[in-house]
Amino acid sequence: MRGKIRTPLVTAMILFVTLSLTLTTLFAQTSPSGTTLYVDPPSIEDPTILPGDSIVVKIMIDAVVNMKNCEFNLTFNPNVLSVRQVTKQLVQGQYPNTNVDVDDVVGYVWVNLTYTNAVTINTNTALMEIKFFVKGYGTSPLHFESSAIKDNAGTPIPHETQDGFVRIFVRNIAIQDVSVLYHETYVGRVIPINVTVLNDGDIPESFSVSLFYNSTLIATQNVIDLLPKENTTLTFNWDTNTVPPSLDLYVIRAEASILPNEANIADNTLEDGTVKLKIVGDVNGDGIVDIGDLTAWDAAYLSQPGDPNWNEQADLNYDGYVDKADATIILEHYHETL
Ligand SMILES: [Ca+2]
Ligand SMILES: [Ca+2]
Ligand SMILES: [Ca+2]
Repeated sequence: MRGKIRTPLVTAMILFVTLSLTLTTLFAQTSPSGTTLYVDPPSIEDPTILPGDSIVVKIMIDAVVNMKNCEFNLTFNPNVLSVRQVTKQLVQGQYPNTNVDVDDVVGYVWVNLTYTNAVTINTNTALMEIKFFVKGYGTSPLHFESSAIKDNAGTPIPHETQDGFVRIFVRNIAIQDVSVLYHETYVGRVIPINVTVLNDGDIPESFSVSLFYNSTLIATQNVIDLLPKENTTLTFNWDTNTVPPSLDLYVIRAEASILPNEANIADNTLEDGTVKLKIVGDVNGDGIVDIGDLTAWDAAYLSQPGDPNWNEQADLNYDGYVDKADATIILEHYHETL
């Protein structure tokens, strides 16, 4: 008997609990799980976007109940961006009454939207569109410095914010250094020339480097995927066999190819270093092989690098020693002139 009495009670309790859970679930489903005010797209990092271009972001809301008013202050880096246009968006057939304040010096755009009829939104919806002018290179947050959403009664609606981010990439390579191993030597010698190039930009770069004496191309080399802020040194071996000797100095110049949308092209060229290319045997470099060169050879006779009388121009066979073998070369070219 007692069991039969308790059964309806237990059943009622189970029903109550089940109903409560169902109501709770229903309530949770009909009320937004959270309101978020966010920037769309969340980040703009496109190497093809340059100073002078424009970018557009939308201020979005994902879900909100009974929103009468929405106000936010979005800050940005004024060195990178300025506001070009702020456009209100149609929400459920209504354009809000809109107040906008822009300060491109401090870097903010303040917006206040009031809807005639409070809106309930269940899907990602654009409230505003902001067009920025890209002023310079670098990064800029699109940061919700403050925000407030209110319902019909003026009660604040809790919400989160999600900032945006903009990066304007610098693309720039530079010739840092041109280093010529021999500044004065004889025609026919191979002259090593080191060229150091720097990737002074934000993304890996591939490019070519050409080396010239005066306006004549010596050679071109390729650099592949040089990482940002790294440099590399290319060695060119200038074979001077077919280069005319001259009393005038040859000017060595390196040129890096120009990248698409490169930030600075002035530093892609560097003239640095000269070479005096002499006829063989012209130790003193006056354009004629004669007694003056034998005299210069004699002064350096039996010397080695480091000796007080060492003269590398008297070492015509480049063996690090001035001896009769070098004089033989002078005599082979005796009386030759430029
Ligand atoms: Ca450059
Ligand atoms: Ca001479
Ligand atoms: Ca020698």
